Amino acid sequence: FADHNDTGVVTEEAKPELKRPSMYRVVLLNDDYTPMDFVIQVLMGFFGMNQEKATQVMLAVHTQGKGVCGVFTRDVADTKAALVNQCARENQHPLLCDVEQA
Ligand code: NFA
Repeated sequence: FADHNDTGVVTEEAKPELKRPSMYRVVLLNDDYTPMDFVIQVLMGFFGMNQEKATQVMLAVHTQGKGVCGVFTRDVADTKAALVNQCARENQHPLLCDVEQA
């Protein structure tokens, strides 16, 4: 940017970074085997939900096939989905977590 303050001196400034980051939905997919209580614990533990909210989201996934756990920047969404999938695998549940652009 050149000479905004009329000093006659043209100074170089860093361009301000104004773009908002793209946002991504972390979604949980229904399956026939993962216990409802495990899903509730996942939603409370990885997404900061209280028991009532976690139960609502779990039931939405159960009845509608999938549901949104939260909306995050790319790195946070990818990390949360990977942590949920790892936790499900470690506990031998088929629960799947996915990321989609919001
Ligand atoms: N459908 C699973 C059951 O009946 C519960 C579940 C809910 C699984 C949400 C995955 C996600 N035990």
